[in-house]
Amino acid sequence: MALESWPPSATWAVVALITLYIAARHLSSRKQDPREPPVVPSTVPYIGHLLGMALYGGRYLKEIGIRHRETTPIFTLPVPNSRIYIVTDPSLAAAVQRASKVLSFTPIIPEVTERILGLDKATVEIARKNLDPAPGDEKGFLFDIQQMVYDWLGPGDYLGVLTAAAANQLKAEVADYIGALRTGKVDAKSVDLLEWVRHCVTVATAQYLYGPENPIAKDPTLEKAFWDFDHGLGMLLMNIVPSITASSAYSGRERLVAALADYLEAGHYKTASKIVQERVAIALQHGWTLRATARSELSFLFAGIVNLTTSTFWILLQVFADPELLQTVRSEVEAVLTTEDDGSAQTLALEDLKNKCPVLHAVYRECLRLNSDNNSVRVVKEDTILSERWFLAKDCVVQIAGGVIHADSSIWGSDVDTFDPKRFLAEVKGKERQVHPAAFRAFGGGKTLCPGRHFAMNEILSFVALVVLQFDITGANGGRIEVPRKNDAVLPVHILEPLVPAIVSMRPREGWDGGRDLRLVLKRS
Ligand code: HEM
Ligand SMILES: *[C@@H]1O[C@H](CO)[C@@H](O)[C@H](O)[C@H]1NC(C)=O
Ligand SMILES: CC(=O)N[C@H]1CO[C@H](CO)[C@@H](O)[C@@H]1O
Repeated sequence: MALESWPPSATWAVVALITLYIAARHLSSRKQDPREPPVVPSTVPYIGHLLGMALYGGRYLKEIGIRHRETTPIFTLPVPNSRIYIVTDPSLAAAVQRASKVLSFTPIIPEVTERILGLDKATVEIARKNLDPAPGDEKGFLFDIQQMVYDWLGPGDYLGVLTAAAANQLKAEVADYIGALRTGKVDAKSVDLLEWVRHCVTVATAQYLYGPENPIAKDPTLEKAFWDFDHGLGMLLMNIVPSITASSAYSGRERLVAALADYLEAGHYKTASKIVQERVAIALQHGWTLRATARSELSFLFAGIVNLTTSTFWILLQVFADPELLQTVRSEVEAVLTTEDDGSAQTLALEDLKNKCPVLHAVYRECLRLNSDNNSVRVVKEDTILSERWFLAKDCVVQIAGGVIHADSSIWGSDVDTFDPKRFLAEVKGKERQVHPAAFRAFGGGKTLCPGRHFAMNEILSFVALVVLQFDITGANGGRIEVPRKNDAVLPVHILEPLVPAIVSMRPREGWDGGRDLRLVLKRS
């Protein structure tokens, strides 16, 4: 009997594959420890979850999370040689944040920055040193710089100084644009609102952080280079021959780095903001070259621009899309506007925007809730039992699923998917059930809480106030504004962008006296 006649080889292959599949699925979904969180197997064994994330972006994890959050506050995704533990419950998220000694973000920083910023090996070696120093240990570069940035951007005098600088820079951008509209230099019947906000924020941020000699002021084509870099971040992170697979992000980054390096070497940082001067001083103390420091400064410029831009965009769009909301927000802002005795100027105190404009504030929070899907990531440094119950294995990864928590109807109510700033107003008045403090995740939490959060809020509220006071914005051709859906099929590295551009028409606001100066101050005197 010829061997190949029976059983037919095709059938054999199928049987072998199915057996292998079942075995692999079984093996890969086995718990390593009985206390390990429930395992969610993938359809394709081993690589299925990675494949899902690569194909469907953040939406993949988010959908799995939403499916399982009612049965378990944490679950395990098996991936090749490792596990990803996904936390979908705010109080367990808070437990992860508290366990910062064993569940730490810092081990990831050097590798992530090496990939995203293209740091050379020698600099990465410096960055790896003394990441989590014990008291009395020598402090590493990352430790020193984080400590300084958290300090300086925390509540205090410097926060006020930087806020005023940023707000006045944005005011100048807005004034330029209104000037161009009035003289007919630009026609604003169909403006891509996100592009417009991007331009204002990019130019203003480069200016208030890096001073008049900043590279973007010297070479405006670097503005596009910046956004090319931003949009290729996911591919740069994968790091597979980035000069080819992420070519425009790569060349955008390298152009910016070269310009920043020239700026630093020319000593222009001495005319920069105090916080940038201090960052450069710390890098030099730790033996960084100025050319390597340019890469670290690109990351700071990035942190100051990207999320601020996209959140401001959503806030403006939502406010102008709803005439009633627009009216409420305008009257809140106008109520804190004071006119000088001689009528020559009006003054807006930035502190009042924060404390006396509850609806504006609620819109800000709601836009961040709806559009931040990013996860907080931690590495398990040793085998750990979390909350006396869940076993987490060494070298695996824990992610707090921000997108899942922000879309949890048991936290936010049954209308969780719709834009409704009132849910935050109710919270202020104490009417609604209290939301767990770790449930609002736009700024991360625990050790990776954004150091720029106070500053970002100040800057966003002042930018929105400037636009609301001085512009009328409608849909293209004067129609209603349609709010596009967010694009959640990408790996979320920042606040999500719209799926399609929001095209609007912008005019100087009718009835607003543009002849008077609008002064921005911190506090009312
Ligand atoms: C709406 C605006 C913003 C949001 C939603 C936001 C959110 C975040 C989050 C979630 C992180 C933690 C990242 C992680 O876990 O890896 C972070 C880090 C950071 N943010 Fe923000 N951010 C915003 C604006 C800003 C601004 C305006 C600045 C200021 C200049 C800033 C400075 C930073 C810095 C320096 C870090 C890195 C901290 C570190 O070294 O660990 N952010 N931001
Ligand atoms: C931007 O915001 C997202 C979502 O909240 C966050 O995960 C990310 O780390 C932030 N990025 C920066 C550079 O601040
Ligand atoms: C899960 C995920 O996409 N996390 C990302 C959140 O954002 C930071 C950068 O801001 C990335 O490094 C993470 O990978």
